[in-house]
Amino acid sequence: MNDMTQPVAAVAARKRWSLAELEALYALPFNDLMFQAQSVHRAHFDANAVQLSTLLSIKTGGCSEDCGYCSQSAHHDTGLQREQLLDVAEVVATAKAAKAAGATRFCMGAAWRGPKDKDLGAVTEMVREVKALGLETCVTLGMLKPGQAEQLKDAGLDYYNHNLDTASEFYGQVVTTHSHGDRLDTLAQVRDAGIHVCCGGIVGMGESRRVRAGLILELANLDPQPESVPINMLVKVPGTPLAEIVESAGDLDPFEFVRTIAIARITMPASHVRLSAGRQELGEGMQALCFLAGANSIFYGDKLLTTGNPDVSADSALFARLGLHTEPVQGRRCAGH
Ligand code: SAM
Ligand code: DTB
Ligand code: SF4
Repeated sequence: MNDMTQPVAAVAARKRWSLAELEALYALPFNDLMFQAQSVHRAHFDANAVQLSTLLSIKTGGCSEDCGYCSQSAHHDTGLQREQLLDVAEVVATAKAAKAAGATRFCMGAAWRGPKDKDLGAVTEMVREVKALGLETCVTLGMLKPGQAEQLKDAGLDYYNHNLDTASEFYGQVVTTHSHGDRLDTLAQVRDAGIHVCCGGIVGMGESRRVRAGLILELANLDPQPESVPINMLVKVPGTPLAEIVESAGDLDPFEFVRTIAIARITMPASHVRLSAGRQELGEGMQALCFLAGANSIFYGDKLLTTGNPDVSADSALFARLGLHTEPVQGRRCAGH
C-alpha cells in the first residue's frame, strides 16, 4: 500500500540507481541476467521489433578533439581521407537510398568539436530535407552553443546524439580536449530545446567493470532518461591510442558486452538500446544474444561513419533467421516518447 503521508511527487519519483545495484547486476549468473533483461524488455516493447538507423558522415576527419578511440581526430595518424561538409543534395540522395533499403531514421555525423554558426545553416537545411522524405532525423555534431539546439529543433530535428562515452572517472583517460561536464552541458541544451536525446557510450576501451557500471549508472540516472542509448564496442582503428592499448592488453570478453546491453535494458526500460559499433566483430551469435538481452535498435547500412558495418543483405538474412522485424516509425508501445 502507498504511504499516503508522502507527497505525490515523492511517490511518483523515478528510481535512482546506485553503483552497488549495477555492480550486483553485472555479478549475476549470465542466464539470470538475461532472464531479467528479457522480462523487462517484453514489458515495454515488441520483443521481436528492431529500429533501424542509417548513418552518414557529412564531414569527415580533421577533428580538433583528441578522443582516443576516434579515426577522425587530427591528433592521431589513421590515414583517413578528410572531407569537407557534403552538399545538401548528396546527403538527401543518400537518405533516400537509406529509406528505400528500410531505414526509418537517418543520422548525420560531423567530425567537429562543435558546429560553427555558418555550418549550422547547411545542416539545418539537410535536416529539413531529410525530414521531408518521411524519415526521422538525427545529427551528431559535437558540443552546442546556446541557441544552436533551438535552430535544429526548428528545422525538424528529432534526435541529437551526444554520448557520455565512459564513466566520468575514466573520461580523462579517453579525451583531454573537452570534459565530461561539457558533454552534460550539451545534453541539457538538447533536452531544453525539446529534441529527443540519443546518448550512450563505448565499452572495450580497457576500462574496468566498475567503469562500465559507472557509465550505465550515469546514463540511467539522467532525468529524463535518454530515449535512445547506443552501446558501442570499441572498433580498434589502427593509429588510435586506445586501439594500441587494447591490442596489447587484450580484447573485452564479448559476454561482458552482452551483459552491458542487458543492464542498459534493465535500468532504462523504456529506452531504445542500440547495438551500435562493433557488430561485424561480434558476429551473428553474439548479436543474437544482444537482441535477447534487450537491444532493439541497430545502425543499418554498409558503413558506420568511417568503419565497416554488416551489409544490408547480411542483416536482412539475420533478421529472417531470428524472426525479427523492423519497427515502424512511432512504433513504440509505451507513451511519452
Ligand atoms: N564529434 C561528435 C561527437 O564526438 O559527439 C560526433 C561524432 S562521434 C564519431 C560519435 C560517437 O561515435 C562517439 O561518441 C563514440 O561513442 C562513437 N565512436 C567513434 N569512434 C568509435 C570507435 N572507434 N569505436 C566505437 N565507437 C566509436
Ligand atoms: C554512436 O554512438 N555510434 C555511431 C553514432 N553514435 C554516431 C558512430 C560509430 C562510429 C564507429 C567508428 C566509425 O565508423 O568511425
Ligand atoms: Fe571529434 Fe567526435 Fe571523433 Fe571526438 S569522437 S575526435 S569529437 S569526431
